[in-house]
Amino acid sequence: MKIKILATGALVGGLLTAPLVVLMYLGKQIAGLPFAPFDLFNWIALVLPGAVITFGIDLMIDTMLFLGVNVADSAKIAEQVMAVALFLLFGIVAGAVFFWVLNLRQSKTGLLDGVVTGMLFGLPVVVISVGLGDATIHPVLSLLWLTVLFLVWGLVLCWSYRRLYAVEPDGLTSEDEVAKVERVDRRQFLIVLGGTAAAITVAGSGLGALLAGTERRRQEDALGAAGTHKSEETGLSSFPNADDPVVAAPGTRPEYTPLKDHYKVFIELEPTVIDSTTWKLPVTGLVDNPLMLTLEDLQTKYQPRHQYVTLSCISGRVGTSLIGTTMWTGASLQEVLAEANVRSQARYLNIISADGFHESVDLDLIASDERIMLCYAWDGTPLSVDHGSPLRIWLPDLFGMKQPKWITGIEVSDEYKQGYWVERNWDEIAQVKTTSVIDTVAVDAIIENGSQKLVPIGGIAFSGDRGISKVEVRVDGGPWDAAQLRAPLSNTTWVIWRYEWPFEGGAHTFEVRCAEGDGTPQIEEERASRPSGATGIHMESVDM
Ligand SMILES: Nc1nc2c(c(=O)[nH]1)N[C@H]1C(S)=C(S)[C@@H](COP(=O)(O)O)O[C@H]1N2
Ligand SMILES: [Mo]
Repeated sequence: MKIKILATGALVGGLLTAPLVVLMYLGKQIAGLPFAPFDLFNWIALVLPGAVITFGIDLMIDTMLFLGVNVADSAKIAEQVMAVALFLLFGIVAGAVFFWVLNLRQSKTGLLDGVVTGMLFGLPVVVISVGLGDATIHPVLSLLWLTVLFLVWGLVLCWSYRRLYAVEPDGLTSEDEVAKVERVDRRQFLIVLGGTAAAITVAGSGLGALLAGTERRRQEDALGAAGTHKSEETGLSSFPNADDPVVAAPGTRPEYTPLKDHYKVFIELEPTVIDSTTWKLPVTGLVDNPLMLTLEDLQTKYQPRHQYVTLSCISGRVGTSLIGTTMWTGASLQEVLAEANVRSQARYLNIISADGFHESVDLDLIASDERIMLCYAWDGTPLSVDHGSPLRIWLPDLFGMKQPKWITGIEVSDEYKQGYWVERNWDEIAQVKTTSVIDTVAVDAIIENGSQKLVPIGGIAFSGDRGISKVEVRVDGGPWDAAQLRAPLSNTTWVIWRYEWPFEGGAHTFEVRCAEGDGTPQIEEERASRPSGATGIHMESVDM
């Protein structure tokens, strides 16, 4: 009997939580109300110890690689699915627990039980969601909305319990008859409850998906529209290496990454939305002249700097798609700090982001490198929400994990504070690890050269701002042979390389390695991405 009540409670909890999730999703799409499953998941990720987080991410990525899923495209979706599943699980467990407690008490359940039940389940969720979430609507409205939803959840749960276990059928004499009528009645009730829950869930998710799709198209259109005039404004249409005779082998990734294809990495389940018209950047702490800069200040008070930049993520494996190249525009941090008048005892900048991300930057590093900038534009257009609107920092030669997006504050300090990922056991410096990658063995694009057939092979090599002096290819473990190098877009981008290989049928293995500007070879030893970035030789096997 006890087990049965627990199981029924779990079932009803699940049946009620599914439409609850969908209603929150609709509230988010329609009015920017909070979506508690994501807020809860973000909060858990923020407070869990670093080791648990990295273990979880590794497990997820390994699973995706095993299943052959594109990690860059699908990792966020997988996390979002986990967040919703976790919330459903909470609802199922809560349903079981409440049924069990109601059954223990034996007394009649009333309205108050529903209210208490709803609040017990909802209160922690509401506190986290309204307190930490980034809903775009006023917190009081968020509070009201979630309170109502969870109250209804609790009331319907208790009402269901009453309906299932506390109704006494009259007019029946034998106990057997009573038991039988109750059984049939329970089954019917659960069917109706399940049907209603399913109907709300299906209709609500359909509508929500429709609204989300419309919003995505609107954003893409905005991006596309902005993207069309950027080339005229910034002269991007002619790349500095346009005349280079070395051209990429067919199938090599684009040298300049289309903005919509640039990889995205962020700690929360969704990118952080900041209203850039009201946003201001406080520069505070150990300065004689604290600043409060608007976006327009940053764009107009300092000479804009443009730089072609390749950005990459430390967590990628050798050959990762978590790397991209575009043009960054911003204000030199040296100039901004000169205006703030940094005091002599200051040592670090502690940079704070809207999503809870943070990093420290050594002031000596900034003093030694005028290229370091606060960026407000990518590809000649204002930073998109995904990529850190309205402001992010650029630190040449470092992995993305050191470079906060969605910056909301800069504090000048004499105290070092570990960055978000450093706290979670990643490298403190996080200098880009020199790497080379085979993108294509273009068997379909064979070049006939007299009697010889040449297969174009190509890809990228990247070493932060240290340059690439040499890329070499070897086939089937033979001798290393130099590839041709295309002039890069800048000395802070990847280099496109090309190699022409005399065709031979059969199965072959191609490997690539490179050396930095000063001749330092890339590390050939295979190492995992944590803690300092993956190393090793990239290879491609092709049967032709
Ligand atoms: N505020 C904030 N900044 C952040 C992150 C983040 O999660 N939050 N992720 C970092 C990491 S790990 C990387 S690789 C880059 C990715 O930048 P992109 O998404 O524009 O490619 O942003 C960095 N800056
Ligand atoms: Mo990253």
